[in-house]
Amino acid sequence: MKITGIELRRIAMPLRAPFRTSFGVETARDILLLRVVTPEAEGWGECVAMSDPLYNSEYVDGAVDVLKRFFIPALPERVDALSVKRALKPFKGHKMAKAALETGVLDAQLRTAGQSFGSFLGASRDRVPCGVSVGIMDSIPQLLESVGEFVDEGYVRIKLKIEPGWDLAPVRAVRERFGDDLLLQVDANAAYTLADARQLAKLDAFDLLLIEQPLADDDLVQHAQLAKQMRTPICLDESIESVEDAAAAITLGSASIINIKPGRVGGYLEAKAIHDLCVAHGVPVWCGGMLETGLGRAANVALAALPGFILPGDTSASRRYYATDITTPFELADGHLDVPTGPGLGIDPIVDILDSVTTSSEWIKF
Ligand code: OSB
Ligand code: MG
Repeated sequence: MKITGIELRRIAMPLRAPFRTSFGVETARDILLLRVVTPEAEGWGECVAMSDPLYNSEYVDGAVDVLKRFFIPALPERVDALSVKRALKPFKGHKMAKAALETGVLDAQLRTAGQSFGSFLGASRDRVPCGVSVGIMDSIPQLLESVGEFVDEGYVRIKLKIEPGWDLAPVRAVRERFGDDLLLQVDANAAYTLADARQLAKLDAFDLLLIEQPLADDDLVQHAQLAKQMRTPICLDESIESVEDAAAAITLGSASIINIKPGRVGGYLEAKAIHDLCVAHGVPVWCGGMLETGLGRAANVALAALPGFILPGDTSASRRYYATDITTPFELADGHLDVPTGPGLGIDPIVDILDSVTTSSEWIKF
């Protein structure tokens, strides 16, 4: 495949409600989209880096810079997703920028071949069960109201964001209100240290599916120690940036479940490799999210349909995030989202909406 040019488009997407985590509050997403143009097709890659380097070291302006300065110039004359992955391998880090470029190329490649993301990745289902990630709130009543709305909408699993000072009380309140049958898990986004092990072990009383990333992203050894001090399964998010990280975490006993976010690990090919490794080791995985638009969501839903994704993902409906998505909105039906079946992502941006949220655009001619 020969690339004619790549458009770098920045869009501003206001969130319907502020999303608060242990690392900050998000009120709008500043998103970089890549449109990879070939004579046969156009492919879209959504970069999931956030505005500030608080979730991980990446940030949108940094992604734009590394793409323009290093990644796009390094592409071979003829490309496919695998050759993009190989060409970018010598560059350290910047997995979210790499993922956006690889995904844009993969989308163009699959649209040309008439194959869907799901079929290419090895999806075994045509719809996926969905969970929802609920931010830190100002009060317990406010949290219970929010969780109640999501339960009423049909979400099959609730994830509560936690931090020191907002952990036991919200979990207890949600368990008491919604009962023992509710699938419930928590995500600390690295807000604790091993010194908090006794406090974290108190969560064992609430039968959580898992606790996600309690300790720092580079604390694989401490996570393994924490795993011995609590019964709740430990799931890693930020710590896992590659199949090698996943292998280390499994070997060390740092995680018994892994959250796979394609952006964080450098793309869908690496995400699939982590899935395959986890299946081989009997480690359950689920698909995380980064508040994506319909474009990023389409690919995530396809990935979440692979057989090893045995836990519901953070693949929520469009309306959980945005009043107006840039694609036909993903809508929850019976707690599930349908896996798109059309070529590539199987979904396109709606031009007028996309234009109305665009803040800048740059065309890189090949
Ligand atoms: O840690 O999973 C996370 C959102 C932004 C950054 C990090 C995380 C999240 C979420 C929301 O939890 C997932 C989603 O609904 O897209
Ligand atoms: Mg997380």
